[in-house]
Amino acid sequence: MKNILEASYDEIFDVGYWKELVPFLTVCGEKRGKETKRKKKTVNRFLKPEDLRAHKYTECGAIREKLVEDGYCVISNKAQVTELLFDEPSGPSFPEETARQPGKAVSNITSEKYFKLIAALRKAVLVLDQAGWPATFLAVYDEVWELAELYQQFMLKLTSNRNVFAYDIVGFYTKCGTGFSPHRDRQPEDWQPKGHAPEDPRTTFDAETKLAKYLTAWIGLSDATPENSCLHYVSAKADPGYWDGDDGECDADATVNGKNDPMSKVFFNKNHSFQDIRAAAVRSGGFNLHTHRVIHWGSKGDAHVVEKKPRIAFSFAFTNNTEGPFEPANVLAKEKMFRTVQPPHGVRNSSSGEISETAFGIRLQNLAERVSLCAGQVIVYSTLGLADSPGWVTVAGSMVRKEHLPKIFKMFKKSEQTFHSHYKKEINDKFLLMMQSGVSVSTSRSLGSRDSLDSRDTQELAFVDRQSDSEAEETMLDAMLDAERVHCARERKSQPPKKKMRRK
Ligand SMILES: O=C(O)CCC(=O)C(=O)O
Repeated sequence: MKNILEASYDEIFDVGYWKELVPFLTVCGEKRGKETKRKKKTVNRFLKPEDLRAHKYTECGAIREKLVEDGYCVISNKAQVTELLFDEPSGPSFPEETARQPGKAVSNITSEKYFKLIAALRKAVLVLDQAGWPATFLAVYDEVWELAELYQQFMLKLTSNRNVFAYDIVGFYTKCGTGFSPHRDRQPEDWQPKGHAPEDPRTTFDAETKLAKYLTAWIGLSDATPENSCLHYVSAKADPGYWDGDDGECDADATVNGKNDPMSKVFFNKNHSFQDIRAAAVRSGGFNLHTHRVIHWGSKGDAHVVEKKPRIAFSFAFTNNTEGPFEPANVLAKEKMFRTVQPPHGVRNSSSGEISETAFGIRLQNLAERVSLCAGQVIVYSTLGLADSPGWVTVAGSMVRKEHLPKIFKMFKKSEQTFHSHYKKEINDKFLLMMQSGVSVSTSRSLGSRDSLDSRDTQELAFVDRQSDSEAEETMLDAMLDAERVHCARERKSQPPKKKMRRK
């Protein structure tokens, strides 16, 4: 089987290649060897208006409370997962208020199927990695979209139909044993170009539900423990920058190289809030929810454990654009993909009174769109390589290096018409940046202070430049010129001047 470096574009955009690679999963309704006889399954499943219950925000009470207070929530074991995601009794594991909601779950996945799905996806990441494919490419397969739909149902319930799938997906395979370094998922420089002008983080929470406008569901495809690396969170209660932002005045000892350092603000003050760090271990199939403001990271596991039981995870982000754009979904709504319905009586969803279109039929229809999305995501996270090499390896997998980004960029370009302009711009900008790297940068996932926390040589691991052959160089040049053209065209359309960040 050809790996990511050997496969041609024709092969990469051929369903047969992916079916052959992971025969136990399905690609766009097809399993290996069955494509000719079998009628294609309808892969796009719309919710019917009658399926959608009026989700009041008293539902999932304890989880909401935890997310509002701390900025994260850990659903660590099978009983909790079963109780929250499925309408199946599993014994009391949550306080009364979060207990099962009446009514049938909209998704047709049972908890038994869910845990089988998780196991299959874990296995598939290992197969993909052997062929050099980053774990994010799991989203080529239908099973990931089934999972996304299930989590979408849950998010609708949790957020009273406000946070919908944003097509911001990431696969993590912590082969080297270390996840992402400490960061917040979103800073003003991330949300301002996407349509939300205020810098104040408080405005990035829903006025009524108080829930974040960007929520991530991070799902353990394997057990994630302190031994093999798991997420760690700093409670919002101990983190002044969570609500106030990371600029503004602070003590001299909370700065690094003259810049505010959010981690120092948390730990080097009179509270020394080290005990507010929570190790968010989950069993496979368990999940964490977190907001875009919570400081979190993937810890460093024990090398001996990691070798035998590496940590594998997959995340989906859900955004709330009901009070005005905050972060529109990466994928454009298309009539054939989405539809808009009136919300059930009593549910306030948006100023227009309609539920966001992306709440329905969230599966990407065809392989080219799926490959493009996965490739786009790898480019988005490639800037990690400038400040967080182990984090980048977790996303990139075992073969992808900087010199392969042009090939991945070209995969993204194949279906770029599927994507929102803010997403295309982000990818073009990041790709250009990476091609010109050497330049130091703070990425959207950075706290802007990561270098001070992690002084590892950023050239190690994934970013060792290799001698490119002439074909690779040519592809790189083509792709760069292409990106530059898009970039210039966009600049010419003249965007409103970007507000300068205050830094004292
Ligand atoms: O898995 C990891 O190491 C990092 C995950 C993360 O930062 C996220 O999902 O926001």
